[in-house]
Amino acid sequence: MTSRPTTFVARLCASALLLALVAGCASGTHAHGAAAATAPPATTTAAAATTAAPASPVQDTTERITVAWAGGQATGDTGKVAVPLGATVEIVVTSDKADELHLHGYDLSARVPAGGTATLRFAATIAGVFELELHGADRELLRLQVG
Ligand SMILES: [Cu+2]
Repeated sequence: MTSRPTTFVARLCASALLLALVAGCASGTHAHGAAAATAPPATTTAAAATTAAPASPVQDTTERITVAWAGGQATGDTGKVAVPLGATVEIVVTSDKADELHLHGYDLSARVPAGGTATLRFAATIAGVFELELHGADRELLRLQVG
């Protein structure tokens, strides 16, 4: 009888640590948007200051999300807005005050001028739920659900 030594091949499986660090903003209090009342379609004819980030479209579907911020209230596509994974998303925000948009997770931001419009255009390649905020007003406009 020969005792055969067993060799352990220690395999270092790099555990896929998904860095889903949806880091919150500096502000700890994220006030939720006003009661999501079905708002009338915002007719905005502001000069479009488009700050679109060029994103490679994965599909040719474009999900257009429109939010208007006026008088401290968000109207339009507020609350939780679902888009399919891989879609091209275009978030158009108008505001009566100059502010800064921030989409968490994707970490996209854009300045919206007073009485103007900002557009975030990107490929929704990260699944999850992400807050879109107005940093100046410290308000959540919507939560984007991808996938
Ligand atoms: Cu933010």
